[in-house]
Parts: sequence; C-alpha cells; structure tokens
Amino acid sequence: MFSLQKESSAMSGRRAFLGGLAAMGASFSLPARAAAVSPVARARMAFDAFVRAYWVEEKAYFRRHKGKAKPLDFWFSAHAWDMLIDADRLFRTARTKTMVRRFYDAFMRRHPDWRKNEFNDDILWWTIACTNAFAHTHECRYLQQARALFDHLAAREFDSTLGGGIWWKNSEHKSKNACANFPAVITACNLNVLTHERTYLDTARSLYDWGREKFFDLKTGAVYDNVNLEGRLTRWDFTYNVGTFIGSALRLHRATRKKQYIDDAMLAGRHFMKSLSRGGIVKPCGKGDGGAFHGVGFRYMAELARRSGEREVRAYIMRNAESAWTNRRASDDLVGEDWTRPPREDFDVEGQVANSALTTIILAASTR
Ligand code: 7K2
Repeated sequence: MFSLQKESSAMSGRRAFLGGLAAMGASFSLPARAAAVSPVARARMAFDAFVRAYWVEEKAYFRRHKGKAKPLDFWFSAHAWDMLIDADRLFRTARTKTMVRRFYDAFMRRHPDWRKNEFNDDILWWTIACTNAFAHTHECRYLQQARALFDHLAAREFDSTLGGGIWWKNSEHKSKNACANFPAVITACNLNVLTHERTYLDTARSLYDWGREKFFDLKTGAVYDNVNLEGRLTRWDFTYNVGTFIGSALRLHRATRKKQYIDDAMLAGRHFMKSLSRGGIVKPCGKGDGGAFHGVGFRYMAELARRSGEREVRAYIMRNAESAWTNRRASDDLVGEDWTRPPREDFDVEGQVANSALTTIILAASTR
C-alpha cells in the first residue's frame, strides 16, 4: 500500500542541476517556470491547478481521479474541505468563499447522517474540519454539527477498556487507534475553546494521557498506530499520527500552560523532520490512505512552527512546500507522492495525494 514511486525524470535532474549551480553562486537565468514567485502566488497557482484537475463545478466536489466522476472518499473529503477553508483564509475571494459553503452542502446531500460511517476516525476528521469552518465563517450549523457528532461518539465510543481512549470503529470494538484518539483530542479542545464548556477539556486531557501512554515513544518521538484487544501495539509510524499528536499537545498547552505538552510536541516534531524525512524532505507514503497522511502531518507541523517559534520547523515546512512545488508535473502542475521528483505523465495522481502537497503549500504561505 505504501509503495514508493521510484521513477526518475529528466526534469527533476535538470532542476537539481540548476539548483546546484545556484548554490555555487553561478549566475544564469532560470526558465520562467522555475523563476522565484512569492509563497502566496505559488499557493494560488497550486490551488488553481488542483481545481482544474479535480473540481466538479455542478456537483461541488473534488474527484478522486482526474478525468473520472467518482468523488474523493469520505475522509479525504474532510481534508479537502480543510484545505478549502485554508485557501479562503489566505486568498479571501468570493469564489473560495462560495466553494467552502457549496462543498459542505453537497457532501451533506451525499452523506446526510455521518453516524452511519463505521470509522470513528472518519467522523472525527469531519468534526475537526467543522470546528475550523465555524472559527472561519461563524456559521452556527458547523459548530452544531461538530458538537452533535462528538457528543454522540463520547457517549458510545470512549470507554475504559485498555485503560481509556476511543475505539477505531463503531461497528466492532477490536482496536483503539491513534488516528481516532488524537483527532478526538483536537476536536474536544476546539469545542472547549468555542463553547467554553469545561467537560470538553477534561475529555481531551484524559484521551491525551491515555494515548500518550499507549502510542508515544518517549525516546524517539514516534507515535505508534494502534493497540488491539490483547493490548498488542502495532508500531507503524505515520506522519498523520505524529501530526495529530502534535496538534493535541499544542492545544492542551494553550489550555493549561503545562510545559510538558510543548516538550511532547517538539519531540514528535523532531521525529517528523528526521526519521520520517530524507534529506529534509518528507518521505513518500504512496497512494490510497497513505496519500492523505502528509496533508494532516503538515497541518500540525505548521501549527508547531507558529506556536513554538522554532525556526527549524518553519524552515522545514518552507523547504517541503518549495520542493513539492518545484517537482510538480509540467503538463498539469500537480504534485505527486514524492516531493523530490515530478510524477510521470502517465501516472494517476490521486486527489488526496495532490491535496497533501497543496495543503502544505497553502499553509507554508500562511505561516510567515
Ligand atoms: O488501521 C487504521 C489506521 O490505524 C492506520 O493508520 C491506517 C493505515 O489504516 C487504518 S485507517 C484507514 C481507514 C480510514 N477510514 C476510511 C477507510 O477507508 C480507511 O481504510 O492506512
């Protein structure tokens, strides 16, 4: 599932060559496509390319595959909506504002009752996005939706089996996974800020303490994936879990001012920048589910850069956004799975994959 894309391309070779010359101080004129543009202009171009490739105007959704009708899957759509909210915050155009509203309306028509989704993580990606949408637009329906769904999960899916935490699926209780636990912490913290209700903060703290104990490697900063009914830990190590752990820690730090949370977030952030990266650029994580991981990871790395003031994290985000955009495909300006080389012309760049790079490019432009 997490296949690395190994194809090389003449284009990336040429860019690397030009970059090498530039580093040595050689003077030459760059081709127009490689000329320096501001991060915001770059984000605008990346956004336009994404819309050209995936947006279906009359249905108000993003496709999963360029040229095909199928919309992005449930949880990828939550991340695409988060990206739209970020795009609207950065560009402030009538078009992006309308897209934010229409995207949600269209998704609600296709999925009127999210409780029917068996994955608690999928529901939580949407509750996070709803709290972000409310903070951005002040439209109450988004906050109502986030609350109703979170309260529904809190009543059924959080329990003391294995000591605490939330079940991954609501259709069967067989494992508790980082990808549901930390998004639940993030949602609860956001709801606490938006409603001032204390119980959300209490819930967030107990989920965090449990998840930290189960998944967080205090030596390396890794955030492992899940624990099954027998208590056996699966040590997969993905950017999205490290990301939501960081987002959780930063929110609890804001609420409590306890230093431990910032230390946790930085340890996880360093792990992201070192072990999950190669040469300072995040390692590819394939298509399918893996294709959405980096968008989530970078969303919370961008928060870490803002909140901690660490130059190293900021530089890492800028470098990754730059590398992704430099390695876009010439024909359609899409970024693929590997941010160090352009995708081949015949390669199906899935919507959630392109969205991860786009999200990073937008957040890099918003992080200055
Ligand atoms: O095992 C879980 C998770 O812990 C793990 O990190 C990922 C790895 O796989 C699943 S979560 C993926 C599901 C999310 N909800 C929608 C489903 O279609 C998807 O399989 O990929």
